[in-house]
Amino acid sequence: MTPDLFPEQFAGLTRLPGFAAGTTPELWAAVQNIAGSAPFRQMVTPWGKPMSVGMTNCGAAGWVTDLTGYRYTATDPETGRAWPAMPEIFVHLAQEAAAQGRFKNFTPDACLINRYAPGARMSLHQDRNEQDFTAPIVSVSPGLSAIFLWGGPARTDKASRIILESGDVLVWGGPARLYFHGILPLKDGEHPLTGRARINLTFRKAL
Ligand code: MD6
Ligand code: FE
Repeated sequence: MTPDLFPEQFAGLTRLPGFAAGTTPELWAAVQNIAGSAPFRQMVTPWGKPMSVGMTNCGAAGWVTDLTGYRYTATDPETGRAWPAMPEIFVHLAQEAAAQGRFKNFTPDACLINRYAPGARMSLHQDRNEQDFTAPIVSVSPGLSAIFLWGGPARTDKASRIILESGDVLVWGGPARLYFHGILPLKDGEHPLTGRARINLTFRKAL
């Protein structure tokens, strides 16, 4: 992949517009394969509210939420089986993107896969259930575009809006690792690859 795809950086966030655009069909096929053994489900928050986003995972660890809290698990609580292995193309993409964001030697062990139907949203949150905050997070979003909210270290910090389109990649770490962020309710639409859905893959080093 070429190093000059207009990277933009601010406060620990690197945007790589279109970085994965050529790979989205393979990513989508892999997501469907994973969802065949670990189906998307609407997990419940610790406050008892079902999330609007459907979630599944691949890799050694998967992020889950239920009434007891947020955590990483080695097995899928729905099936009792290990999460599906992380496909090689996922690992490769995450490593290449991390290097573009100046994070060398990033090896993800967890990939959270989010599926947004029209109207689904992700309220402002921090990603803080991982062991190692020195590792970045790499995020890739095939399918319908969405508006990403990029806040600051406090929940009340004013958030800016970033449009994320299919194949765009974010690399995020360093001083911004614990910044608040979210996704506005997904606008309805039809995407040639994913239909009425946006997929988001976030690669982390959780263990
Ligand atoms: C999403 N993403 O894009 C939600 N978190 O659907 C996240 O919550 C996220 O994209 C940490 C790093 C990158 C992300
Ligand atoms: Fe997040």
